Amino acid sequence: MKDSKSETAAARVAVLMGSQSDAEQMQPASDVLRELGVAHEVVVTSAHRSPDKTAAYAREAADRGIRVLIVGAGRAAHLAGAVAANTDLPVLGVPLDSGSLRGLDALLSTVQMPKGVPVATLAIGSAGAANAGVLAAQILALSDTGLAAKLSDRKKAQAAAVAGRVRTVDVGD
Ligand code: RP5
Repeated sequence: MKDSKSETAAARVAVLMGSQSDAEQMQPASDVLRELGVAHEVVVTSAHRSPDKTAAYAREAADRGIRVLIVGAGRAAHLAGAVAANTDLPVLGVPLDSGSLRGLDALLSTVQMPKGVPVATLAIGSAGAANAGVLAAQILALSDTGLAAKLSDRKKAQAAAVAGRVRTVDVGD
């Protein structure tokens, strides 16, 4: 993932992260959105290293057509909260495993937003990033029947994959 990489169509989802070093863990969010055909953009911006860029991006996102923000950060992980402070769009926070506390620090920082400025918090790391992609698509699908059908098909495919792994065990007499 590169800084400020955009899909061709107007982005409906933004995937933000605090550092280029977060790119690998956040990649599944883009993978899911691409699989579902959701135009999105990827931006590296930091709450503490580039606070003005972060605030401006969050303030302008809705007017640019963004509908959901996925925000990943590690360690003190205040990026999601800083973004949520500057937008009325839903913010999905992904705590990242990038320090000696293996993401527990980021999880607590992301999930413990004070009352009034919510950040919906996903699982730590790449699983959380993937689920954030699905959740963002589910939010868009509330007013997009084509996307809702794709999500439904995806869930059926997952169920079929699990069913395919069922095996019968003969316990004998
Ligand atoms: C956080 O600090 C970033 O989200 C990243 O997870 C972590 C380390 O960043 P770098 O020092 O690798 O740029 O702000």
